[in-house]
Amino acid sequence: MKQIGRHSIGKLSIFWLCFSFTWIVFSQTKIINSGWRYSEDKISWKSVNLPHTWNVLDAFDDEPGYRRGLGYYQKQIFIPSEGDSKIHYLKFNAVNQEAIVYVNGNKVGNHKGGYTAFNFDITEYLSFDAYNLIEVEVDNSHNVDIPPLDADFTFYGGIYRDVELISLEKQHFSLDDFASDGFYINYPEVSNEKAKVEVTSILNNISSQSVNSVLKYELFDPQGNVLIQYSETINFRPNQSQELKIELPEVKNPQLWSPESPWLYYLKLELKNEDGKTLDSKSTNVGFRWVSVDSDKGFFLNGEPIKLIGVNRHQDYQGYGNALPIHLQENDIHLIKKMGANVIRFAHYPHSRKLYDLCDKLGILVWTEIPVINLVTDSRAYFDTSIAMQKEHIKQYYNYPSVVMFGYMNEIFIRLAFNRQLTDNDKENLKKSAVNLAAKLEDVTRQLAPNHITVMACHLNEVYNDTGIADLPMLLGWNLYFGWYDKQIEDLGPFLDEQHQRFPNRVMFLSEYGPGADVRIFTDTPKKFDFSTGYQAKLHQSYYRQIMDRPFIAGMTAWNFADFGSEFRGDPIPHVNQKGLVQYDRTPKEIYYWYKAVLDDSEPFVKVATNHLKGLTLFEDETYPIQVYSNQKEAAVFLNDEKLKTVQFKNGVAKINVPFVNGENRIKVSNTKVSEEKEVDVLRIKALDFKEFNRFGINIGAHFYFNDTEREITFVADQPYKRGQFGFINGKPFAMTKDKNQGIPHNIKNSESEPLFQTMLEACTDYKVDVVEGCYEVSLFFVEPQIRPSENIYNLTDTNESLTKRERIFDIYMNGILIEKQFNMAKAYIEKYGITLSTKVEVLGNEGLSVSLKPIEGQPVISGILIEKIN
Ligand code: GCB
Repeated sequence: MKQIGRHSIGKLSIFWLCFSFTWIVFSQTKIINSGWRYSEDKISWKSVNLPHTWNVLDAFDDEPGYRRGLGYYQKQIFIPSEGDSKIHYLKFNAVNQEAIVYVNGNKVGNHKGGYTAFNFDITEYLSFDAYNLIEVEVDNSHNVDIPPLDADFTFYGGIYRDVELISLEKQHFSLDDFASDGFYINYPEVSNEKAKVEVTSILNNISSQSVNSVLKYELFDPQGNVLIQYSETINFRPNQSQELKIELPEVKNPQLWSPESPWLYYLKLELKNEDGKTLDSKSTNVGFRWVSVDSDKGFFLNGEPIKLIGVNRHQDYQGYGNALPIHLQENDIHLIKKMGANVIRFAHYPHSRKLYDLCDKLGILVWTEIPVINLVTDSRAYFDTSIAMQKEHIKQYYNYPSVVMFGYMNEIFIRLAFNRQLTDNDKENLKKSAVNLAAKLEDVTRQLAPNHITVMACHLNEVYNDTGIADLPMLLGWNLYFGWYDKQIEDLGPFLDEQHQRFPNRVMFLSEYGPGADVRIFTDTPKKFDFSTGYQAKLHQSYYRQIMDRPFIAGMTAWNFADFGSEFRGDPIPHVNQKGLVQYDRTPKEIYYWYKAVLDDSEPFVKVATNHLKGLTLFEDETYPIQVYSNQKEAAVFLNDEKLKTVQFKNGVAKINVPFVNGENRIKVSNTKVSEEKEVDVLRIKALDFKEFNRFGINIGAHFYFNDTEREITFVADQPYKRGQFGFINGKPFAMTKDKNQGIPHNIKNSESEPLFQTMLEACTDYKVDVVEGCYEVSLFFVEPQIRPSENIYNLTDTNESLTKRERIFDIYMNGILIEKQFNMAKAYIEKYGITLSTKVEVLGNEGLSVSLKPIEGQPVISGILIEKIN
């Protein structure tokens, strides 16, 4: 920030504080998050603080599903006797997803929709100088009238944002306009030379008297100096609500708001009575900026083209679900800014308003949307809820200068495309109702937010073009997963070119893209859908180039900033969507640093991307490729103080094959401006002699290493048998689909080592590991990959078909000794159970260890092997 002017109070933080102080004196807002009671049956109660959700554990356990139903909250609040001259509101900043609120046993209202704020005037139900009972009945059951009906994220139930008790004087800014702040800022004119601010206020007089008041406007410049002061007299009639629109005197040579210099002005509004006493007060950030879009040149901010590059974000965090403290959420926004992003898509619903305020301050453009996603219900009630939700959304988030895009739909035809049970007629009807609702939401959005860009996101399907829905928004977002769910990474660009040619007037944006990645999985041969960090790097790096090469694409937002809860998913961490650039606990994955290298040029930066190489095991003279990320042109790479080479960075990355030595390795990358050093522990093996190690594990059927934190060992990638090493004699990797390399996309019960179990060899009858003579404890890992309905193996009287069904039966031998006869996972274990069979084996001479799986019925499968030297 520039120097603070003569009239300013001091540092900006002090400046804000003083405002909140005056504000508290007159209309009072109390955050009432502590001391609630919560119950699921109204019999047993426990005390909780807000934010709270009841799904923080069950959305991540081995049982399918999570509790979607009712939760009850209670709290006592004391209202002093002075309160009887005031108007009291209860404001809920978000409750998922339906709430009914009672005060002292009286129903005061209900609200549908889990992501926007709502409030109720509770004055008439209160007792003064007494405790008052607030009760909230919350329901997160599936409800056909409330979006989202279906989506790839967990719908945690509960009161998960702040609850406020707001006590107002009888004359105040309205809280009744869809729970907005009761005033809206517009910019009738903004340029480098001048800017105008127009303020529309909705003011209430809740008294039976005519009253004269004054509304005072004060605009402060970014340095905290008062720039404009203006007052308007208001003659309230009894019980009147009135709208007052004022254009403030123009600001000369405004400092424009942008990601590089997010200059924020500040507007304070004070409603005063005739004696000058403040009755109510509001404030907002003011940012002078204007935006436009162009189908050939993309996005423009303040008349200049800007390529928007950033992330999507979900409000979800390991160990908290959606009920996460605000400081963790704000930390996300700081991390996103530090990465160099200039845009956030708050997906798929409005997030906490405090984050939008932070985007104003940090200079991050915002796409915000409501959760009309995957599917619509063709009913009046669903349409009404969606439209009301969009009104709340726009009115509550309107004043943030960072908000430039308002959206209302995501992949609305995805269920339609994948539901084979629907008749053609059903499909046509569903298409019509989605288009119909989209047209209504587009209208509402343009009407309420005429200076914003309207947006929608669609998935890879012609239906969006065919139905014309893609032509409704001002900017069309494509969620494209080439190289993950669809086709190959390089297919992105040609697809966009073809769309651009066919629809030359359409403005396009890549609203989602990205592969899943688990930091425990690494490989030097990354493949589609293997969840390796290497594949994540490959896809993001290529997508970035393909988008940068196409000026007609307005921008791109990676899916997703962080891993997030999605209960039904079977990613390597089940119940979590692992497409994050950072992990669920916000530890950055290496790709985060690559983005920083290409996006942030604020200071010299270099990162050696070797965090994931835990337990790297190499045979003989193998080298291993690593990546280094930097915003520099070139740097020298050293291994254990010896220079390997000088590398040039292209697209932010340099790739080096490193001849790691056995044990500790130091890699240093440096130039005159910046330097980084990393340690990598490597096990270099000549023979399986267990001299420098005593455990050896193989991730059978997988081309990747898996660092297993449960067993504290890294399982090496599988290979065809190599003499003196290990490998399969026959068999092939089991895959649910041809080009996906995860094996089975399912939660493995009884284990946290999904990447060990999910991948496996099928039809492998012989496997060899050339260990030297000795005694070993050998564990074999298995799971039945075929997906069938759950069955209760203890229900012996039930002879239904599923119980007798078996996918495969085989005998297991180790060095010729029978270990397990008639191994039948379908019969003996529950569905998708991670099975470990351990046994002691004595290996003689140079016979090595051999595992034989002799099929009796079907084809045998095996997921892994762990060999531990005894003594
Ligand atoms: C999408 C959805 C998003 C999902 C994502 C995924 O296209 O919009 O909600 O989470 O794909 O990971 O599959």
